[in-house]
Amino acid sequence: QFSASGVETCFHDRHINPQIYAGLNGKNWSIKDYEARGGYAALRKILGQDGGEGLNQDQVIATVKESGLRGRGGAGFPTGLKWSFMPRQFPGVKHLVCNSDEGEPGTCKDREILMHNPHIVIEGMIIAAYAMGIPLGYNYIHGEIFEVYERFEAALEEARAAGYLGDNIMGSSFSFQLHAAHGFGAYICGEETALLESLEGKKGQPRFKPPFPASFGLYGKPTTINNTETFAAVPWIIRNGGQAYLECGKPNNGGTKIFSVSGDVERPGNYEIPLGTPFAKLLELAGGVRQGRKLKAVIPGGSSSPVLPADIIMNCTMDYDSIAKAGSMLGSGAVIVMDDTRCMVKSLQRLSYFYMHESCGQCTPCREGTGWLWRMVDRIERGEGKPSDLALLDNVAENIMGRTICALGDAAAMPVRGMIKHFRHEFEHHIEHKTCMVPAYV
Ligand code: L3W
Ligand code: SF4
Repeated sequence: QFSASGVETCFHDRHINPQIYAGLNGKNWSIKDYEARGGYAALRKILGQDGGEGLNQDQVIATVKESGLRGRGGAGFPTGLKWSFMPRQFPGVKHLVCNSDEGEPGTCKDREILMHNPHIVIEGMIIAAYAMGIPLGYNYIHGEIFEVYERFEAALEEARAAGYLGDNIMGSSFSFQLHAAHGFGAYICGEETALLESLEGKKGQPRFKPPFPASFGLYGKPTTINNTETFAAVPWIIRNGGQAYLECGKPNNGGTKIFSVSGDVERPGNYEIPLGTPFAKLLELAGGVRQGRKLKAVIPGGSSSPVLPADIIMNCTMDYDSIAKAGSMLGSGAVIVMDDTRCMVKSLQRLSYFYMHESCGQCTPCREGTGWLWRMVDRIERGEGKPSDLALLDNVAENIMGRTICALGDAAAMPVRGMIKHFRHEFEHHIEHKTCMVPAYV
């Protein structure tokens, strides 16, 4: 079975290929085990230490472009293109940053990669640094997951001792220093420019873009930031070629993606599947809807992506284009499954509270608007809504979108519009009858 990120080694019975985990004795994260399954071979390949000619910077970037790899953190931006933005000659230190500040509700993939396969991220970062001529990198790890930080630190020590990190890597002229940074636990620190501020020791608040980090990043220097899962895909791409990775998915949606399936399924967990796999197949892998109940709706890409009703999602394939065509986003791949006992008003009340709580407060539409959204949904849920509230909710959401510094504003507004678009009748029922129409919640 194909797995670019190597996560099949850690996902126990929940992965599509459980057998690979079985022989690994639970110690599969160490450098010895990683090397035994082909780890660091991609690094040897680019440095010409596998008997081949090696790959130069342009060839590595061209291979990543050919693979069709798109950012796995939420935006799906083409990775090879992002790498090509990095200025080659720069009179100062350029930086490479891994965004492991996983905080999107429903998303739990990056911590699993780091916990069970940290060297694949390290190798991916070393290759990226080589391709862009970057001497210094950081992995910013979410502040609330201490054991993941400690595991990554241990893996870094192993990689340094083995000569894969540091000065003159494997006897070559290429040097790269990589450090782990422990985040501060705020959701907004996962936004790339807030992350940079936080890494600099400041309050984690997003910066205006442009300038993008590629020109003004960490300490004002050119910086490339990719998600953990994105880096984890790179070694496989270098070993097997860009075309091979592309063909694992579908055009414009190359390779595999890890989906964190949660909610009303029999076997919640992380599943790595080729992009373009039908949603129905993913649901089947997760054991189907719990207790054989009826599927009601799915949030397909983390809480920031609009909800899709069952009849729409069942006709989708799990890739950027199909989910976008259906009116939502693949996002970070957090698939939240809701069965017919779920009240959409209650669900939105919880989501809206989250965004209000996590707004950094810099811009008025987000700081004030997220509070307005939550208060309105909350009063509808409590049976105190007014008939005019639905139009007002839509109006507030519309006035947040596109008027804020970072994507959190949109992320708070989009789920509101999605819920009302597809489940308006439930909101109207709450307002008119002052109670829920879903029996389990009455
Ligand atoms: C140079 C240009 N660089 C774009 C770079 C940019 C960034 C990447 C994508 O939001 C989404 C958001 C959440 N020159 C460039 C350029 N770039 N144009 O490309 O940029 P952008 O602005 O499209 O996205 P973003 O601000 O990174 C990310 C959504 O993801 N999301 C949240 C995920 C949360 C996690 C987590 O917890 N781990 O990933 C989920 O759906 O709403 O829409 O690097 O610099 N001209
Ligand atoms: Fe902060 Fe919200 Fe503005 Fe983002 S949109 S900068 S989270 S106030």
